[in-house]
Amino acid sequence: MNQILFPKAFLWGGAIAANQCEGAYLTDGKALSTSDVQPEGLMGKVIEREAGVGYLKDDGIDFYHRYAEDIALFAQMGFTCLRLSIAWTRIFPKGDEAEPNELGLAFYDKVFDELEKHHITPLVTISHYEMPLHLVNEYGGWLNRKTIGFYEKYSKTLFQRYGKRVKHWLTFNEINVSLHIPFTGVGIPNESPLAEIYQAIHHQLVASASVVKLCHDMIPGSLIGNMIAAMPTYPLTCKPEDVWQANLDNNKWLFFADVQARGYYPSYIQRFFDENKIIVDITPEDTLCLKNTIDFISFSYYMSGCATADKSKINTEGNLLHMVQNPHLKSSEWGWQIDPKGIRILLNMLWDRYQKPLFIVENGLGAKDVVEADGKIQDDYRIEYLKDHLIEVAEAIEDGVEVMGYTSWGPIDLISASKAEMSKRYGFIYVDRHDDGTGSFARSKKASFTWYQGVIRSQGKTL
Ligand code: BGP
Repeated sequence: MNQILFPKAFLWGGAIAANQCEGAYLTDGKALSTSDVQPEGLMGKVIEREAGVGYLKDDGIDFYHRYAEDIALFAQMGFTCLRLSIAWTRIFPKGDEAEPNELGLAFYDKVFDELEKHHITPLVTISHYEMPLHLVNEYGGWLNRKTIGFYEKYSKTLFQRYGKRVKHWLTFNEINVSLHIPFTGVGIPNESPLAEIYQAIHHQLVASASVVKLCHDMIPGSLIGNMIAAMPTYPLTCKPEDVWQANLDNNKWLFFADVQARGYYPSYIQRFFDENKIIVDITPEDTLCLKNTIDFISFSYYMSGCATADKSKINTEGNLLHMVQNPHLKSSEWGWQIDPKGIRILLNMLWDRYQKPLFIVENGLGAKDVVEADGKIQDDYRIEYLKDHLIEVAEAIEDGVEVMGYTSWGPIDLISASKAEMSKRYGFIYVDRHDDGTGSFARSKKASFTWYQGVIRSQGKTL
């Protein structure tokens, strides 16, 4: 590639999620969400909250009160897009009320005002790893078909209120993660049988498709996408058995995009269901509804995976899923294997498979930053990670892949999803808050702030 070229309309920015940054977890009518009862992180256990016992996420990074300051900093970096989520429990605190909570709706009005002021396009995730806890306790979460209706009503309320100025939407964050952490995804116990997990996932896929239609009907010029945690998986060796295992592992996450982008269940999943004695209740109306396909595919990309057919080699260390270490890659402090080339492979893979525009809505490096005596934070490792990935994105664009934009994860430090800690930081903006709950919440710029500003200003020419 001679010169790095990103399209003119390419959207540049960052991505945040309500439950990891807003705090104010019971303010202005908000009730408990599933994320509020997982203070130890996604993999952690669900807890009964005790009166007077607080958790890091309860205050987050206080975005609820500091959004204007934070958005001004994003604008200073030159963001043209901010991916954010709406907390379902601010709009319908219990999930099944007849009327929405006006105070919750008004909060996001103010956030969108601020974005508008700075000419930043919002990309809104309707549900990012949370749902009203009441829907779980009363109805059994997504295992219950009724939840589809509650989600439709919630989405309709958002489209009515914000449709004039929010044109870009995502239905569910990392919808495929429900397979691995069901409570976070579909609000059912993590130990649930596979048949129940797939039934709950089916309801969520139907809800997603139904809301795609709703969005198109209600908001002229809208674009609505899915969101998957993408993990291109390579075979550990060229042994055909390993190659096939990698194919099977890829199908685990591609299944979701297959349904959402093509509008029907792929044939390979039926064999998987048969072999695992899984019967999913799919009505003729569901089949019809699924035909409402998304406009674009969005995904998070942090690492690639590596698969082997040799079960004795599999360990869970170093990867989120049951795969093996790739001997050619280094890992982050949290064992996430760093693979810039993987994003080019992934972009080409998704483009070939779906021929739909792609949006990179999460990518980044979680690291422990050090504040030096003079207050500086020299996060060169983060710059290197992002730069290496963006070079490969540019290569993919040169390969002919249509990429709509790039929103790096956590442009401002926020609470980690998997660990519920503060010390795993992703930001260009440092937040003075620590794992033990101390800190002033003050914001300061890291070295990567100026670097990213330069990237956006030059439209990716200066990396
Ligand atoms: C994705 C989630 C985000 C985010 C990110 C980083 O899976 O969509 O919510 O947190 O991962 O993960 P972590 O915070 O665990 O480092």
